[in-house]
Amino acid sequence: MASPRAMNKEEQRRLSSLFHAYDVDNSGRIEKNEFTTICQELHVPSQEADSIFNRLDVDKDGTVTLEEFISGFKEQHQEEEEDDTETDDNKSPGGEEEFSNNTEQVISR
Ligand SMILES: [Ca+2]
Repeated sequence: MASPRAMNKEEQRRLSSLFHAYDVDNSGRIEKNEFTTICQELHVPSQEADSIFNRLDVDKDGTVTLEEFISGFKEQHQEEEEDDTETDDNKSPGGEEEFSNNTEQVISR
């Protein structure tokens, strides 16, 4: 299991509150239907929502725990940093960064 490496406390707090916003029933896990519902509110295509959820749900039990959520976003950030040093050719259009920005906007309303 990937143990969380040194991570900005601020960042961790932000992801944690994001997680709890997803976790509507406070079960400590994000169920697939909770995730899908929020993605619909954010106008994220269900296909994209599916792929994001599957990526976060590392052990494929159909729910995303806080640990999975945080490590998922951490990996995403690392990939982005690596991408910056490469050509722009293999950049995926829009997608997850925009998605998480949207999510925060909705939540902070
Ligand atoms: Ca899981």
